[in-house]
Amino acid sequence: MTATRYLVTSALPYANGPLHLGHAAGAYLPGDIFCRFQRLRGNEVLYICGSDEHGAAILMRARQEGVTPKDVVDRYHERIARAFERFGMSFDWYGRTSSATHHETSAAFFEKLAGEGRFVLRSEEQLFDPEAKLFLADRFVVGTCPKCGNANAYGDQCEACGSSLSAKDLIDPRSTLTSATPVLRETTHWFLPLGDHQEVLAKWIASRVDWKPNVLGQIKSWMEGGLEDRAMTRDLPWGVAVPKAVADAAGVDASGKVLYVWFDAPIGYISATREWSQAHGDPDGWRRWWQNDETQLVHFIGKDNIVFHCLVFPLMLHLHGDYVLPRDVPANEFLNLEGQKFSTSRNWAVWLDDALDEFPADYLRYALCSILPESKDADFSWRDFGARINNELADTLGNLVHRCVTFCVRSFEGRVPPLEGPSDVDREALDQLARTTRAVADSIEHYRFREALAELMNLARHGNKYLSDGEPWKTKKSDPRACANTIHVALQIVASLSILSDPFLPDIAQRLRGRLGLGATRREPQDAGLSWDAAAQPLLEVGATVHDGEALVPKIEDSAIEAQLAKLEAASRAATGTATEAADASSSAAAYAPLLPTIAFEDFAKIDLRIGRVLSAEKMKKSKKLLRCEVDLGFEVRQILAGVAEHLTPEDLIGKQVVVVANLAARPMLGTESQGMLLMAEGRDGKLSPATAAQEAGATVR
Ligand code: B3M
Ligand code: ZN
Repeated sequence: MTATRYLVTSALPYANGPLHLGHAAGAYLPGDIFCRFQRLRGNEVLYICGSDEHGAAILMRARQEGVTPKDVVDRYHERIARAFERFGMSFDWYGRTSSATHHETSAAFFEKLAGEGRFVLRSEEQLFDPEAKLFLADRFVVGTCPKCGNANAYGDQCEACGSSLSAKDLIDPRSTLTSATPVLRETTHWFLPLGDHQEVLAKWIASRVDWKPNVLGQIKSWMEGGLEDRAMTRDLPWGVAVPKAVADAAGVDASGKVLYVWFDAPIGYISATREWSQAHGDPDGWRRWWQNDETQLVHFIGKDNIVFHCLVFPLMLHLHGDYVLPRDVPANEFLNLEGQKFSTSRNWAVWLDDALDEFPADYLRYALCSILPESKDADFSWRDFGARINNELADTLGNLVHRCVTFCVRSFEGRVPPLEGPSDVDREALDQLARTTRAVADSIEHYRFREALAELMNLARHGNKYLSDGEPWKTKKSDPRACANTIHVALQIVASLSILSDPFLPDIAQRLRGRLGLGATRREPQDAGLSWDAAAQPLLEVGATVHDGEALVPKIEDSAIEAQLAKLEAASRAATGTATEAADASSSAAAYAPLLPTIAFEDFAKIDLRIGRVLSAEKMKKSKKLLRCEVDLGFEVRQILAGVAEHLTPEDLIGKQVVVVANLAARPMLGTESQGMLLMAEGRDGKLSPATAAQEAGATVR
């Protein structure tokens, strides 16, 4: 296999605020998993990111705080870069668009396009703040939305009805800087005539058949609306200055004019690559990545950046002519927080660095990866986070490692026992390694990171089952060879997991490799001569030493989760001056089921609800939906067929308390009988859990 060359970028975060978990789940964690995986595969990877330090929002923030824009970006650049590092982001270079290299690169890019007549110069009337003596970017203006009447719509968008607006359309506009009523003034700008290139773009997009449907869908709707000219310059005292030569040639006074932030920011990927190559003593090295058709350029972004990465920037690259175009733009949808949108103004957010103060990066990476908003918006909740870490990561992966390593230490002096005359079950378990390695790779290649993580956790789950079924604590006496085989195979599963989990959980994976003697001190497995494909076969030599240690995945206390919830509520109350209802329906992620018509008390009183304990549960043959459960009601044991098999495994129910409709007439089903009904809570995401364990306020019990 010849190595593929991947040039990977994650969106440059605006340096005007800290990162929150929604950012992490959008453009960063997926990009990092992808890069770590491709490096392990032996591909060439260059992973680029940096701070986006221009734009009206930064200037606005600086004015509000009474500091300079530079103060703002210096502060947040540091904070963001540090949070990324702690989160385990494996960027090869993290730049910033205020750098000299960036100013030079983006100005030269602009100059080339201007020189070749790619822009249209146009004068227009724009809103001007007579007190601040500034032209107002749409974001700087608030007023009443002409579409829905919201009195606090932004000039570019109304957050109440979602309409895109132009500041000039607002009723009673006011400047956010001074509250002055803006006046119209004429100004001249350079426009990129996207509409002139619609055909070229449409043809190019049509060739991107394997892009994610959510991305193609959004592009198509932009295209259907007809692409309009977009101004690529702004009147702002902060940004990359419009090159004087360009302004002079056009006979325009360029003072106070800068490149539009969305013109210069994506060029930031190029300038950061230049800085990377300068730092490596190879000033022209960046060309090998950007000016080479072999390069697979992949942009990881959130869905609000799709138009710029899929239409505007590709067109800029195409018109410039020297650069490779993106191979893929696997944009994610949005992450919500406890059922509501992340909001900086309402302080409804979990800041990445705060979360990293409380929990290991890998816990956040695990929980976020399992809910990535890959095809639709998703929701992060602290209780779900705790449950995922404790019930999945600790109980499945942590437990498997603990069980077989301790057994090996106690019974085989910590040396990997031999495999002699393996049974079919042993062989089947080892075959699973190649299958899982392939499946995880395939999912990552297709940007299905949730699925990839689920695949590798399934291997851990199988490992636990294999170990339980093998009963080595019994065979140790009765059949020592079988016992050795079981531990040998279980350890091989763990060894493969120490590679497969690396892109997702780099720290846990490294510590795990340490216990298995697989190049512990190296940061990345490939540094220790390990590759992705190594996970497909047994990795550990017979007789190699393994070590016990503290729990690989210590559990999270419930109190730590409750503390996070309280902190979130308190911060949000302080910001808004009101209590935040987690059930604030107007901004919640998905709709709650509508209430059924009111019933009389007498009707309710007819239902006899009892608490039961699930003694056993098993899948029913011939049914995808039903689990057959035996439920202890205290005074008797019932057989209940519950239609939950698509959501819950038997293990999810066994030993749990459930609410039972105890006086429901028995119903014949699949040749047997269901003697009651288990009440389940259905969340807005459609997931079921026993009503007694429901975590979402407003879940429907049925
Ligand atoms: N700074 C927007 C954002 O952070 C913007 C991305 C630039 S990528 C070139 O969502
Ligand atoms: Zn509106």
